[in-house]
Amino acid sequence: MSSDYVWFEGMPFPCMGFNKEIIGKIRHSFVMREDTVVLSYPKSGMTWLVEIVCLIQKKGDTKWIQSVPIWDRSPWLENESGYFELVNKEGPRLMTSHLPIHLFHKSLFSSKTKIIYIFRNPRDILVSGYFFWSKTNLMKNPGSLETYFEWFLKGNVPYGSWFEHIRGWLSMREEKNFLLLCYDDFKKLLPIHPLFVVHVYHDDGDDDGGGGGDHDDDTRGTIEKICEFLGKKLEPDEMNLILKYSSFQAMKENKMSNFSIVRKDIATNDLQLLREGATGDWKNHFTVALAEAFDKVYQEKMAGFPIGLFPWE
Ligand code: PPS
Repeated sequence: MSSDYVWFEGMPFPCMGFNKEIIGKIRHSFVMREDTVVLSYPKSGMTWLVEIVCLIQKKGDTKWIQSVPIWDRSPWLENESGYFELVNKEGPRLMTSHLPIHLFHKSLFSSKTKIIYIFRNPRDILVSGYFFWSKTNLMKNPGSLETYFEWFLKGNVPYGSWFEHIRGWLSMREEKNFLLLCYDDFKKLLPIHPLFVVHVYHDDGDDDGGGGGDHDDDTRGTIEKICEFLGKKLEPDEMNLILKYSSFQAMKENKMSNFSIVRKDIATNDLQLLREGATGDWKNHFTVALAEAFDKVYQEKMAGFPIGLFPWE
């Protein structure tokens, strides 16, 4: 295993901006309150979800999302600066985390914290992660997709095994303070309705209507679910603003959300958080051999989940 990580109890974390004392404090003393936590394994669409939650809080007003970096609006709990911001904050907090369930303080399970967990086809997560991490100094550069693929299946990537992450968090899926969302459902096409057409046309060339977000994907239905969960109500014009400003294209252009202002020692200039924004992009990158190798591990590790839970199966 690479030593180019920060390790905490056998779990690899990015090697900049993290330290094991803080992760230990989160686990042992960071008391959860009436907070909202947006959670995912990395590259599952968490930034999209945070943008939507911020827009819901402001009823579609874009001032906040266009003037404050996303990591200040919803601090990243296990990151050094995020932790200090959150630990000193009073009242209900909005926060972001990629932590596995067992690294949260036990108060999470007795508090009124609302948890929104987003998951995504792990093959797309793998491809997204390869392109993302390779353009950062947050982990050792894998050099090729094949090498990253091997690391991913072994859990030797930031936050460890996707399979363990999802199994851990999905154990909460029947809890009333837990909302489970799927990136791939967000991206399902609805019939185009003139009200939902978002500004610029951008043809991403794939067949899911994703990426460019000129069509309204099934984001509306998902936003309604999030509002219900958070106890918020939107007027139709507020909903349309949220659809517009959380679209792939709008977020790609919003420097407060697209990671273009991350510290230059962390990322290269061509890092693109909003890269494809599609489902099924893995088919453009996996060879037949990689796809078969992935399926084999997937079948073994995902045994026991109910049929129909994962839309890509
Ligand atoms: S991170 O760095 O772990 O927090 O990344 P995360 O935000 O979880 O995931 C990044 C992927 O989400 C896609 N994304 C979107 N897709 C569609 N619409 C919108 N608005 C959107 N915002 C982010 C982003 O493009 C990354 O996926 P890939 O496949 O790399 O494009």
